[in-house]
Amino acid sequence: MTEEFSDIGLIGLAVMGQNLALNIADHDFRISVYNRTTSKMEAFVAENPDTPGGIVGAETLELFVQSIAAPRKIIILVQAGKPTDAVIEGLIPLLDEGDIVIDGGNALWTDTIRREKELRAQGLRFVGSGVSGGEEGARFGPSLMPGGAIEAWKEIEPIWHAVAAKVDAATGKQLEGATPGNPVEGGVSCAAYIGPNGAGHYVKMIHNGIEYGDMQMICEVYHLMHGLLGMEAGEIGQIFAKWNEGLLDSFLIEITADILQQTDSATGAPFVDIVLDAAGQKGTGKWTSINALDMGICAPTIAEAVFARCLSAIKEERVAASQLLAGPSAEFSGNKEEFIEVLHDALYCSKICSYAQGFQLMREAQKEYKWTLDFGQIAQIWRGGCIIRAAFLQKITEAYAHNSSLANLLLDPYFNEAVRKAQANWRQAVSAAVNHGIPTPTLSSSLAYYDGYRNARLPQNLLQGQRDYFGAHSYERTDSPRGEFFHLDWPHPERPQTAV
Ligand code: NBP
Repeated sequence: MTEEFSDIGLIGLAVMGQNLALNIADHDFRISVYNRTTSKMEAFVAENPDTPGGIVGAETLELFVQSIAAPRKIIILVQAGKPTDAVIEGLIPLLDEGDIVIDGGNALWTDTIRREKELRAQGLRFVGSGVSGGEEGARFGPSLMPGGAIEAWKEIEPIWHAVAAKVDAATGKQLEGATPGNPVEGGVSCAAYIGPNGAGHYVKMIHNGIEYGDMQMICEVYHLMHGLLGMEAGEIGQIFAKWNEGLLDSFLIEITADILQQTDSATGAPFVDIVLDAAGQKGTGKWTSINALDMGICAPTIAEAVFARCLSAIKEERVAASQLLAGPSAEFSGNKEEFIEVLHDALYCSKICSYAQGFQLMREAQKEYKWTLDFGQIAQIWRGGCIIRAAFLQKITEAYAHNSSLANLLLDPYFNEAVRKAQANWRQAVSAAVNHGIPTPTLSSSLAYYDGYRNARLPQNLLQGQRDYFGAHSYERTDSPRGEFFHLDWPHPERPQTAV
């Protein structure tokens, strides 16, 4: 009797797994759950006896697999890397041809490509689905980025659309208000098929890289407001709350406003003032930056955001260096209100550059892996559920709707005009930071990216000369076709002569 079988199964009942399982059950799907440590599964099932779809706990993998309707759909939400491989290995002998294994963890996309190939060879289907939005997203609507065989996507599509975040079709704003047992109805789902094999996890990684950039540039603006303008956390929080009503309207600006206005219950001090300035990271920003270097694509904003976390982490070394290394004083003499506007524009322009870099990475990756990515659609499914959700993404969707082969977001008329208008302020913010010794690696590197991209001639003519001089690496000439290389017979460096 088919009604005794579950519609889907889920392995891994930590934060993400529990919340996604509840979300799926809220949408009337019956779900089987399994966890390596059985007691966690038992507690979870006992705590959630009355979901609309029903949650069925299984003590063994065998019972778990047997409880799911064919073709089986099994989500894995365990720690990425070896644990995911271990779970897949345990599952394979228990599955039947055509069953679908879905990795919802933060897998490295090359692992997903490997796993998809291995499972396909055994008659199984594998989907690597990015899941963004953390605990809250998983519970009430994440942004979902599935990659794999299109036929596998067709099987899971109804569940993915049901559980994903929903946005208003006209405004692109996320529909809020879901509560346990009462998901939001209507709206456009933030789930879409991304492409074959590792495409979904690749796009999720870029999402995280962009998230790193967004977070760091917000922190730099906070640093300038606090360190240069002398503003206290609460007052800065109010500015962010105001900014959240305009162009910068986004989840990260919204939570920044909340965090800055939070007080520490133990001391009564602003919460951020008692938090140690040493950042952690889990690796997706690093993966994005390594991939940018591997593909030779310029993504300095994301890389600088990773480096900023690295520098923050060596707290004790910085404290010692602060006693020894000199710099300018951070004394501000201008108009505070005007400078806050300057910072707003610097943040907006840097954000545009950071997203431009993320989309350039995806453009290059699709060539490398023979994917056909729909950039407008990717921006669309990031409008709700995920950490980088923002009103701004609607403009990116529109930019790709106008021109699907746009080379760089900066070339879209809307973004071109936005940066044209705001760049004087952007430059002023970066100058002030430099002059007063406040580090702004993402604001500054975004500006350098913009200036580099808009310069028809860069000084790499000299660099090519240097490479040819010491390594005979050859150079192209401005008066010859691209791809034609020349070498000058330089004098031996140890026997200086006049160059010919
Ligand atoms: P964790 O990444 O902390 O993983 C814990 C889960 O993995 C537990 O269920 C644990 O079982 C299981 N597990 C481990 Br560890 N090794 C295992 C093994 N060898 N065999 C079977 N199970 C094993 O959980 P999470 O924070 O919920 O994240 C799940 C996935 O979602 C990760 O890939 C993560 O990167 C991704 N993700 C997380 C977030 C977030 O905000 N946390 C957001 C987006 C994506 P046990 O109970 O028996 O130890």
